[in-house]
Parts: sequence; structure tokens; C-alpha cells
Amino acid sequence: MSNSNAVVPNDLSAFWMPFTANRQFKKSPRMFVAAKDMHYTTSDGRQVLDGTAGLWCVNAGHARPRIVEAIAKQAAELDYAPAFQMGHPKAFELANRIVDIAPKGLDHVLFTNSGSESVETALKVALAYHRVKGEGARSRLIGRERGYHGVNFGGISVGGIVTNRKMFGSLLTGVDHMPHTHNLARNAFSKGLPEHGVDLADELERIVTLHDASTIAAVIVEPVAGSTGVLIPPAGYLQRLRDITKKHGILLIFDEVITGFGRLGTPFGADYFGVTPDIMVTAKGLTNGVIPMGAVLVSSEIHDAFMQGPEHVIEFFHGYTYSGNPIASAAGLATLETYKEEGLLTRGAELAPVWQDALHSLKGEPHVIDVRNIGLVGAIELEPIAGQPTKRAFSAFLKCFEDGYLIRTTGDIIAMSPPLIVSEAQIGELIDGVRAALRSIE
Ligand code: PXG
Ligand code: PLP
Repeated sequence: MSNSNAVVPNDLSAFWMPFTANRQFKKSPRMFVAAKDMHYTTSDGRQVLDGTAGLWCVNAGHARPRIVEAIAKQAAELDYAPAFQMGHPKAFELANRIVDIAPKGLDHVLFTNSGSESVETALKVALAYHRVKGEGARSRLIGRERGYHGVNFGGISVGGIVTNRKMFGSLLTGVDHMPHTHNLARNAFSKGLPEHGVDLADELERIVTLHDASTIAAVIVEPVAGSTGVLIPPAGYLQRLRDITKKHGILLIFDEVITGFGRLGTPFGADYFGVTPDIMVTAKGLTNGVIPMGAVLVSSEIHDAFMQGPEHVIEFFHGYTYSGNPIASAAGLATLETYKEEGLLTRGAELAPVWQDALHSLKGEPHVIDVRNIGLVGAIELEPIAGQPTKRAFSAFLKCFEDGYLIRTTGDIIAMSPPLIVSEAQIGELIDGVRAALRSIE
């Protein structure tokens, strides 16, 4: 395939793109070649307003000087240090800074390179924890329908997205799922937390009754399900999950890959809901999306349970070549400094009312069957075209891109989560862009 623009490669066939309609894309590619603050630049020189913080990760906006400089400096100073049986200062420093901003009680950090790896790490910690405590029969993992926990085997097993699961055989055994909480009939056009559905948490009691608590290691949920279309938990739901898990000695894992680092207007989703899990899974915003990195936070109780036996013996047989990689650590430190300096971990709370009003002004526009919001996340659910699910939202995505707005779609749901540096004027622009798209598509 030829392209007259010099910055676009002339052959797109070798790269099998992730979660992309490859053939459609390669016929009509959409390429970004630069980014700064709230905007991308396309290969044909257009500016596109970033309504999604990349893929929910560029929370401080693009090409922030402190982060760019930290990466360059670290690459020249110490590019790599072995992750096993060796250390370097910045990984320790970053772990401390993460613990500083984390909910109280989550005092130890395992580093990974993505949300998917963070999920696998968290599930393995949970299983091993019960084993070292002498409760090895606790081997079941409980996820939720419409949950997304990355693409590796543990994550798709506890995840609840059929297209991510059906091709891959029997997955992990001993997994069960709670029902999702999305209920358009009762909760459409909710502002903030939906009113109805707290009782869906009691499904966990049903599952415990079925399997017996003594066989269950952990429950994993996203505080707000992101990937499957911004499914906001009913008021009281997460607290009830916490109460039930605590009562039965089951670990609660919050997958905060999206909700972490200021997305809801608090440092973490756990802070927003006032519910502290035993294990917290993060990635994305940890390094502003700039360098792959994830972090799994665990309570001292979990950590300390492993710290026994002869001191020369490895306590937990797990880790990655790039766990706490120096350049990623430097990026993480610079990112957290940027968040702190600019108050970004709580800026979403200040903007939330403006964001809410702007989003809900789309009620009544063509095809819109729901608008929902929390912090700086919003979703517009569209009536699908009969017999052609996903097509309508994808048309809106293409139209927005053409007009200079980046949104994200999943099924027939538009999801938006701008960088936390977004201005009120840019919120207005983005929502007007979506409004225009809705009015122009079929
Ligand atoms: N858990 C959660 C809750 C996520 O949202 C992952 C795990 C996996 O992270 P990695 O880094 O392995 O991709 C995610 C990732 C979207 C979208 O637009 C969402 C994600 C990734 C890409 C696109 O819905 N979430
Ligand atoms: N496969 C092979 C053959 C390896 O040697 C390693 C790591 O040493 C891995 C996979 C895992 O790679 P990573 O540590 O980057 O996850």
C-alpha cells in the first residue's frame, strides 16, 4: 500500500494490530505522529483533541517536560539493572511514593509492566497468600460479568467478556462470576452513582453458599467497569462486597487500572468509595502511559505472611525481567511529581460538575439511550442499529476523528475520559463534537 505522506510507512501488513479491525484500518489508516498536552497531531497534519487520555492512561496530558526529561536522563545514567537479586534506588523510591498516596493499609508494591500482568500478579499473590497461611483449599477466584482484567489467562478467566474468552478453551478452573450491575431499565441517565442494584452484591453470598467460603481465595472487580462501557456501581454496592468478603476471609482485589491515579477525582477509586481492598491492581496512569509499567499494592498482612522461613530463600516465586525497570521507575516518579505539583489527582473532583452537565446535555440527541458519569469518566449509550451491533457507535467514532475529536467506543457505547489537565472550554468542545457526530450519523 503506498502513501504519499513520508511519515506513514508504505507497508502496514507486518504489524498485526491489537484489538483492531486490521483489514478495515489498513485500508484507511488513522495515524498519530505527535502529541502535546491535550492534542494529537495526525499524519496529515490535523489536530485531534484527546477525549480519552490515549487509552485511559495519559492522565497528565501529553509530552509533559518533567516526564520526558526524567526518561532521557535515566536512559543515559542507568538503563537497566537486573530485577532479580539486585536493585536500584528509583524502584524503591517509587514504591514509597505510591504507598504515600495509596489508601492506608496498602503498604507494599510489586511492579509489573502492564495492567494484564498486574492482574496475573494479584491473583497469584492471593492464591499463594492463603497457601502460606495454611489455607491452601482457598483456590477459587470470583470475577464478574462484563469485567475486564486484561488479556492473559488469569485475567480472561475472571473477566466477563465473552469475545475475550470463547476462543481459549477451558481457561482457569475454579472460577465463578457475579452478575454485572448495569441496569438501563432502572438506572438510565443517572448522575453519578446509580440508585438501584446494591442487592446485586448479595449474589456473592449465593456463590459463597454454593462453594463454601473455605474454597474461595479472592474476589476481583473494577470499582467502575471501564472497558465494557463505564458501568458505575450502585450506591453501597462496593461496601457490601467489602463486608461480605471480610466476613468470609476472602480477599478483595480492586482492579484500578483505569480508576487509579485521579480518574474519579480522588487518587484511587478506593478513596472515592471509601472502601479499601486487600490488593489493588494498577498500571496506565502510573507512568502517564509513557512507559509500560504496573504496580500491585498489597496489605502488610499479606506481605508479612510471606516473610517467614530461612532468610536466604526467595519468599515469592514471581517477577518479570522488567519489574521496576529503571526508566519506567524514573517515568513513574516524574509522573507522580507532575500529578502532585498540578493537583491532578483531585482535579477531576473540581471538574466533575462541569463534566456532568456537559455530558447530560446530550440527553435527547439522536440514538442516545443513556448518559452516565463519575469523576472525569463519562459514557453515552446508543441504541444499536437493528442487526448491526457496534456499527452506530463506530460511525460516531469515525465522524469524531474526522472532525478532530478522539473518543473510544465499546459495543454501542461511547466512553470518554480526557486527560486530567482538560480545560472547561475543551470539555465543551469535546461534547459539542460528539453532539455533531450524533446528529450526522445514521
Ligand atoms: N484491568 C483493567 C480494569 C483495565 O481497564 C487492564 C486490566 C489491562 O491492562 P493492559 O495494560 O494489559 O492493557 C485494563 C486495560 C478501552 C481499553 O478503551 C481499556 C483497557 C485497555 C485498552 C483499551 O476500553 N484497559
Ligand atoms: N520466555 C523466556 C524463554 C524467558 O527466558 C523469559 C524470561 O527470562 C520469559 C519468557 C519471561 O519474560 P519476562 O520476564 O520479560 O516476562
